[in-house]
Amino acid sequence: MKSLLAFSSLAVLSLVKPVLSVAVYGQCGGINYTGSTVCDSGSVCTYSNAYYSQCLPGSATTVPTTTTKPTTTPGGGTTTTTSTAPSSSICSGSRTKFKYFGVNESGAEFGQTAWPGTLGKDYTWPSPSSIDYFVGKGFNTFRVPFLLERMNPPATGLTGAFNQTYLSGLQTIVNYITGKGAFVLIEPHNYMIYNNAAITSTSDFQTWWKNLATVFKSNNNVIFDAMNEPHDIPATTVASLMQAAINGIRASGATTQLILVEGTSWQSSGNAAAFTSLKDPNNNFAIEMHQYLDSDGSGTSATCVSSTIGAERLAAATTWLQQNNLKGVLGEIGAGSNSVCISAVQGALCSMQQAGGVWLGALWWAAGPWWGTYYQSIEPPSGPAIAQILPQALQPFL
Ligand SMILES: *[C@@H]1O[C@H](CO)[C@@H](O)[C@H](O)[C@H]1NC(C)=O
Ligand SMILES: *[C@@H]1O[C@H](CO)[C@@H](O)[C@H](O)[C@H]1NC(C)=O
Ligand SMILES: CC(=O)N[C@H]1CO[C@H](CO)[C@@H](O)[C@@H]1O
Repeated sequence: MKSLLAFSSLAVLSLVKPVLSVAVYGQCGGINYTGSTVCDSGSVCTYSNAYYSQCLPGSATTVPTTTTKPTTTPGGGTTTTTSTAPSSSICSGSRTKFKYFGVNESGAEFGQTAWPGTLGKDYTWPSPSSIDYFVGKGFNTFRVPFLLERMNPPATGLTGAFNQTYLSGLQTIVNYITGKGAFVLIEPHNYMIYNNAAITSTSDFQTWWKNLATVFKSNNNVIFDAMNEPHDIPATTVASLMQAAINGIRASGATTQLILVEGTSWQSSGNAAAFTSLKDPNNNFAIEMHQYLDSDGSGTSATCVSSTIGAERLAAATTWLQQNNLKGVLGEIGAGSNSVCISAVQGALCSMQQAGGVWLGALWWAAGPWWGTYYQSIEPPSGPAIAQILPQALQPFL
């Protein structure tokens, strides 16, 4: 959160001169888009989100949310009824299970402008009981956001010493999670902004990651999530900063762990091109993306656009990963607890598992002790997403 607000930069990146028809994979629609909405023959303009539609080969795919199954009637005959798919048949055909599947564990990044803030008042660490709950259900991955200004007080800057109190809070929850055999994504929830200014120095960012990765380099279940949702900086700058993060992490001696990089607006050609040039000496990184299913993709409305919006919004990303031989992780997905949204989440996760293994995992946004009645809260025992989303939309994909 706030997810695809990052797309505001898309408007800058995607100024297209008027053409009669758009080539395959080109943009063909979206807020403030002024170019042609007609795709070259053999491709179809496919809605991805409010900010972006893309010409994709063939015709748009949709994921069935109902299944036809024969039932035996009391009279002995067999009739065919169409019903909502049971868990076992939500997703047909061959699937690749997620290597990483779990939830965001929010809290340490709360109170985003309170530096350093007070533990228990402005921010909190995730609850061990919440970790136990999800591990007990078979989930294996947690994403733990934290705030850079608390880790590195502005007075001494990004390359200065860590605040040992805050760092030790992170270490405690990381050790708890990995002690259960689960994976943990550690994630600066800073949108590539530190102390009210955009992070632009690749050298500082590389040093920062080298310093942090040094702390966790011997824990193989730690996943380094380079930065949450950079926005309003050019794709090439973001890609350079992500490359710096990879270099810093590997230079620390953390050579086995997965690294996740996030783009501003991966769907723009500039960003896609910038990100396909990333290099990891240990060849173990993936592109993290976020997707909400409400009308503006922000995760602030419990109403989903349609029961197929999840698969539709991910289609272009899946194609892009496949074509570029890259892996993806859906670091945030969320929607309301209603039948349209549940189908939409099922469709999204199904399309990911049917994509031949390019999607390594997915994480619900979010668990965490302080969400209260936020409709996407999956904090046990009674977060609003526990009753329906968990059993109907997430557990079938374990
Ligand atoms: C669309 O254009 C208007 C007017 O220039 C601007 O205020 C708005 O922020 C733009 N929206 C996006 C998503 O770029
Ligand atoms: C370090 O973090 C602790 C806990 O949040 C806080 O009480 C303390 O003031 C911080 N120190 C600095 C220098 O920011
Ligand atoms: C809608 C909502 O609750 N958004 C919150 C998501 O989490 C960030 C911090 O992680 C908050 O700043 C947002 O308000």
